[in-house]
Amino acid sequence: MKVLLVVPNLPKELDWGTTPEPPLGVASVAAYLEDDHEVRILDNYLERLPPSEVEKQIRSFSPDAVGISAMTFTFGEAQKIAARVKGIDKNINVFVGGPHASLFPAEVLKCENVDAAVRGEGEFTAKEYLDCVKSGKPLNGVAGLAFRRAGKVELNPPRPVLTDLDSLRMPARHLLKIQEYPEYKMSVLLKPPLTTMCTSRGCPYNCSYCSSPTIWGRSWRGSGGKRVVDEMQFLVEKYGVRSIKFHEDHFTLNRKRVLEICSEITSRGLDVTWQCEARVNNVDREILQAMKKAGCRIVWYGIESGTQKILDFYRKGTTLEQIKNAVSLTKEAGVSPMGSFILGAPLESREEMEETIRFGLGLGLKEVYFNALIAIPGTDLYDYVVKNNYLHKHLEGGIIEVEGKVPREEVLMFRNKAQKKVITKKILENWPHLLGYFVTHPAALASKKTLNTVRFLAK
Ligand code: B12
Ligand code: SF4
Repeated sequence: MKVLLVVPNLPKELDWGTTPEPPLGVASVAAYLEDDHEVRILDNYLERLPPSEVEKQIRSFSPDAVGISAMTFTFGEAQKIAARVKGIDKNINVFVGGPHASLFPAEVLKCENVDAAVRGEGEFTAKEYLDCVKSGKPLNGVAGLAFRRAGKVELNPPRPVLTDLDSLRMPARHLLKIQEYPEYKMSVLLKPPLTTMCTSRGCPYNCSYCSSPTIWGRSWRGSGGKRVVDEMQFLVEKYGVRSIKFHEDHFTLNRKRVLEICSEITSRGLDVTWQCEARVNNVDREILQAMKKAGCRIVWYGIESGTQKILDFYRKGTTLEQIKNAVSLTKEAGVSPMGSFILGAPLESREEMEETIRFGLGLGLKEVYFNALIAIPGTDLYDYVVKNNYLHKHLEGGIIEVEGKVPREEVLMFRNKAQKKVITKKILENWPHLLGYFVTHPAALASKKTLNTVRFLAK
């Protein structure tokens, strides 16, 4: 069969200006579908094609099945694509996977243009599903699948999570336009060309605002050092990449694995720089120093707040002491710590927001991001916000802009003021480097990112 996998674009109101990155989930599913099918991927978050152009591409490939990746944020767009597909030919099979299908399979199937929803990890569920579609076998044996039978939604039992990530194939990156992603061409913090990897899944923590554990399960599992570094080496040799961004919730959860990865990189003499994300309670001096030696240049921490009361409200499971300690050990190892914060928890006062901003700016982080709180359906925070009516505005997919004690507009003012301080400080600290960069990359002056920054500072 011919199978097209699509990543939808984001509606404008939900686009935070995130830089598109290779959709590894879809590419990982494709790596298995390719055995039996002719597969193509359309990443419309990268391509930003208008709906008529998406339809043109579907018509020209003429697929038998279209798989759409949906986050809660993009489910509206996913439905529009499904409608276009069925408008072309009702017999084209439409199946949806990704975070939203994992969280709300029954809701996804309320859309009459969707034939099936894949819950959780998609590699084997999608493969078995398409085998059934091809051969006409019944769908009730496919673990992890939700489908409609005689107008009723059937939820098959969940598929057990994949535990042996070493045997998982590499994502089918040859189906993506790897070289077209912005950071491949022009990455500022790490050396370009840069691309991404994901080497672990699952999260044992329980932060109230986060939907990740519901999507991925609570048991963490990761690939071993050899498998991780084989993929890094492949990316260096095949695509000439010089930097890698590890995009996963817990790169450092298992310290033995981190040390294994680092010693594998150093013993192979692999010349790459990289960054990862970690929790402040999952790093220590030894692993940070090994990471630095193995090319790690940046660690992102989801810090969230500068007050213990709000950290506890989010059930973050961290303390202010752990935050300060992790940031200081990271700097001591010669790695740049970066951190993100959330402002506007329902019971957060103006003084507490100011404290978070003061704390965040005072930590000496290389980059700091302040976000205003939103609540995503399927999280405990969402239920709490709905129950207590801390609602400012409903966005697409039922996502809620939260408004608590302090009006949302004021939270945004706090956020913008803090972010302007961060940007101004960065420009002042880095102006010789920035000047040099713009001289050698004049096109960057007219890039969307630069223009947006100038507009933001001028406001
Ligand atoms: C890397 C990443 C990105 C990258 C790449 C996105 C992409 N399209 O893959 C970038 C930076 C571009 C990005 C952007 C956004 N992201 Co993001 N992102 C992540 C992150 C950190 C890892 C995702 C990943 O690569 N995982 C590894 C792969 C293997 O897993 P996967 O993508 O989930 O795919 C598996 C299954 O979901 C399923 N699957 C996925 N797609 C499909 C499709 C089909 C047809 C099938 C059958 C199966 C299937 O099978 C895959 C293999 O098992 C997750 C956090 C997390 N831990 O998941 C957040 C996360 C997915 N992102 C999130 C959000 C909110 C966004 C944005 C909406 C933010 C914004 N407003 O800008 C945008 C949306 C952009 C878009 N149109 O895709 C949320 C989604 C929450 C939700 N309930 O919807 C998450 C869960 C973060 C969080 N904790 O809240 N993101
Ligand atoms: S924020 Fe991070 S640690 Fe907390 S539940 Fe989500 S993935 Fe896990």
